[in-house]
Amino acid sequence: MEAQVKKVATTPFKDQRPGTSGLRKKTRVFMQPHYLANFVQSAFNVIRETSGDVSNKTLVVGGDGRYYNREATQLIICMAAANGFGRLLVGRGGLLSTPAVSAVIRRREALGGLVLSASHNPGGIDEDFGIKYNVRNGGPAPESVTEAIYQQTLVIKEYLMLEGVKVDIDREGSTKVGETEVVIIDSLTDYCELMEELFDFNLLQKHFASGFRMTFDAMHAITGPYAVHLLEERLGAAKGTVIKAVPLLDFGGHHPDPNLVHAADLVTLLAAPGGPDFGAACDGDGDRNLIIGRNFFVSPGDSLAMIAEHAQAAIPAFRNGLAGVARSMPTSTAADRVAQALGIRSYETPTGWKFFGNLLDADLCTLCGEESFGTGSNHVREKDGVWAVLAWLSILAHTGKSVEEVAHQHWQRFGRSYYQRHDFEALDADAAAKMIAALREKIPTLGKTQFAGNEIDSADDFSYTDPVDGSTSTKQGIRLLLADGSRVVFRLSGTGTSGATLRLYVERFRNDGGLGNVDEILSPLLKAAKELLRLKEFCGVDKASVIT
Ligand code: VG1
Ligand code: CO
Repeated sequence: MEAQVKKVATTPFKDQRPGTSGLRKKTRVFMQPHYLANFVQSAFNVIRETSGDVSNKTLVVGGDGRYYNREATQLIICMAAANGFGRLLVGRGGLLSTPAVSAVIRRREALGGLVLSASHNPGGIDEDFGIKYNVRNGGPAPESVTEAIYQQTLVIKEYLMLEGVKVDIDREGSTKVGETEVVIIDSLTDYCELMEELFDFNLLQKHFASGFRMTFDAMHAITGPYAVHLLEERLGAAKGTVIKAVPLLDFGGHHPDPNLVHAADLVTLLAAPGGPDFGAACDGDGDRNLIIGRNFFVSPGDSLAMIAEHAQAAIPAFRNGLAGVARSMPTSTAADRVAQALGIRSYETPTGWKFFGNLLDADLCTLCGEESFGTGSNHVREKDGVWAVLAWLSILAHTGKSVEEVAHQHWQRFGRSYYQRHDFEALDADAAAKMIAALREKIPTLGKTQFAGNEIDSADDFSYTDPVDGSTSTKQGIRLLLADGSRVVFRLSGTGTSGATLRLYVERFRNDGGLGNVDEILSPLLKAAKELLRLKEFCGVDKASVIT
């Protein structure tokens, strides 16, 4: 295709600092003239500064199929070609799940990739859109890079475009756009091949053949095609195992958020008489997972611990054992106890998958997890929903036990971290910031004081120094560590698109076989936490919008 490189004059937008996971805004914000282009050019400027000549480099592009995904893909193609990238790998239809982007970057030795998604946030012209830059290891760019991109967005004056170009992104194959080779790739191949390398597909096939039944809820988001291919076509699960399998621009009007609230249909199915043995769901971009049994929910912190417990025996990729386990700070400490029993290292990082990248690259840990329904391993550098489902299938097939039996056995052996996250959404941003600032001021006075019939051992604002590159991230959440091992954590969300969201995490460990009532066990902590925070006073609310 013959086209002209054009320099388009622009002015900075002041609100393009990436949050926990890239830049997320209302879709209409992204649709303003120059908004997306400014951010993409800023990322390209940073890439060109750090990597030099990009004419022999490959960039991957794909998204979760939400509204504006296709338009954004076309724009990125025109801009990448104008910026002189050697090769672009684009998922067919502009579609690639987040873990698939990570897999493609790694397998095809790309320089990095752009992921178009606002994850579990709703999609549509009046909902959310997002973009994230992933680096050479396949993982989200570290803070040093996202910060450099942000600095570029503040001073940008122009961006480069190849005008008059439109690539047929629905047909696989290669075309030249300017000097750039644009290759439309099958969205499934790299990822599904990787899954076959990691898991024992024969074992899983036999398990389905023996009558085991599951339901996978793709929530009308990106994992539908991946799950249909892997579960139904490759592993022989019955047709219809995957529900809501077709990705839609607005996810059918729902939140593609795999938790007990938003995946309520699935929960009902699993509770019905004669329901399936196993239920799972993934989020908008395919990196989160929900794991449930019959009338039984596995909390994400427990899921990480249980996968760690069974990994070596049940999953061929971990045949030689695990190097270590990492979890984000607010995630329950369940995985730490498994690590201790296995004699392996455990790490505690700030919220966000980008903090696991260095640990995985340096082979310090093998499994990672977050309380926000994120679980993954060293096979890619993102959390991976479908991988987590295959990991659980492997555990169920290997042990021959039900989800509930696996959990009960785990709690018998290790005790249980009773755990909840309470989200207070759509708070006034200023009020929420003041509330957190007031709590932060109190931190030095909290040690050795009484709290919920317990004593605060220590209180701090979590700060993390990466053991590999020595970089430090501060103010990552205020935590209270109590004398009996209980914990309370307070932090503000970094992924929201309007107002502020407070996340309040409460955890209490009991070596009681795990059959206690979660609400009852946690309610004193919760009450004391809200009082200390003066939640009602600052923000006028007391009840959480979502509890997970
Ligand atoms: C939330 C979760 C965090 C997760 C992030 C991205 O961030 O708490 O654990 O890594 O979303 O997940 P925050 O800052 O809102 O608490 V995803 O699936 O939205 O990319
Ligand atoms: Co996600």
